[in-house]
Amino acid sequence: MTTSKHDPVQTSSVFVALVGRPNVGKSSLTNHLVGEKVAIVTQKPQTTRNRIMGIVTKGPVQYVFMDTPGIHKPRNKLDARMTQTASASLADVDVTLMLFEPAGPFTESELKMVEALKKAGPSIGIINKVDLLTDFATLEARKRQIEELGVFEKVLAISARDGTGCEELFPLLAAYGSEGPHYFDDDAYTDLPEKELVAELVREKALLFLREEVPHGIAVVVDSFKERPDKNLIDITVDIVCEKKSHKGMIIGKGGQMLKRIATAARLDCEEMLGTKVNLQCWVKVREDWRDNERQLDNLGFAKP
Ligand SMILES: Nc1nc2c(ncn2[C@@H]2O[C@H](COP(=O)(O)OP(=O)(O)OP(=O)(O)O)[C@@H](O)[C@H]2O)c(=O)[nH]1
Ligand SMILES: [Mg+2]
Repeated sequence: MTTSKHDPVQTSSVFVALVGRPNVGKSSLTNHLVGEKVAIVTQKPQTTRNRIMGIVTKGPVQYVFMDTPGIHKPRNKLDARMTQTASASLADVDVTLMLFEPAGPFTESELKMVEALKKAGPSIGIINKVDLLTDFATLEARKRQIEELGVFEKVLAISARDGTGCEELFPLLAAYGSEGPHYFDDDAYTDLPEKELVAELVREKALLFLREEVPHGIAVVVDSFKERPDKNLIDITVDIVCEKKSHKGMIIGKGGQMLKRIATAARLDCEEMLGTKVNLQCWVKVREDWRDNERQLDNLGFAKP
């Protein structure tokens, strides 16, 4: 077949999974690469619960990043679904980035993931948070340790926080793509509907402000989302679901202070994301031990193993 100068540029797509232990920086890296906040980030492990796509199109190449829940030993049915979600992602992508902390021993779950990668497609080892390292020798030793796992085509060092080494990932990843039309609009940045993004932002604030075991037992669902076009305003009602009556009191706080703090911070983020004024109402509901209840997990929209 001959091509003329009028032929469109050949487009391609590359699907990339980001996996790794909780808190290693998968969502931070996804956001950095996409240039938008598609996934919430907190200093607490097990922030991400579902697979979230971050999409970025650079010229002819569309990159689809799949941020996944951190892999850890399941302690309840929700954990089991989260771990499954991460493992299942390996099958759907062209290449996997497995993120590692810059120091410390590998966890049992990390080593299991490495075994799973041996049976999956190509993968690249990523040492994240190199901004925390001060000497080159430590980094080199870490690189060797990860290379010795014997599965990664390359091992690279980055910082999702300050951007070190991140831009360089694009040409590297493009090489794993395949030619064809883009799967998403070129200006799309996530597959997550606005409603879900709102729910995640509320959960992020709950994770940030609440202490101990309470925040991990929280799920957020948007109950209603109505635009008032004439007023440039969106009315949103969300339910903050918790698993114990005693937690409800802590989420509401003295005189409603805590709930107000969560709602105000979430509203500001929602307004920035949606580009309109938002009227956000938050209600707290108890669903006893929902994290261990398959039906509740289905109702709350968690992917089934
Ligand atoms: N110093 C430093 N901190 C980072 C870096 N990347 C992420 N962090 C921090 O690490 C914490 C966890 O980041 P996340 O992006 O939420 O981690 P995650 O892997 O998505 O975590 P889960 O969703 O719980 O599995 C946050 O406090 C981030 O600010 C980095 O490059 N350097
Ligand atoms: Mg995450």
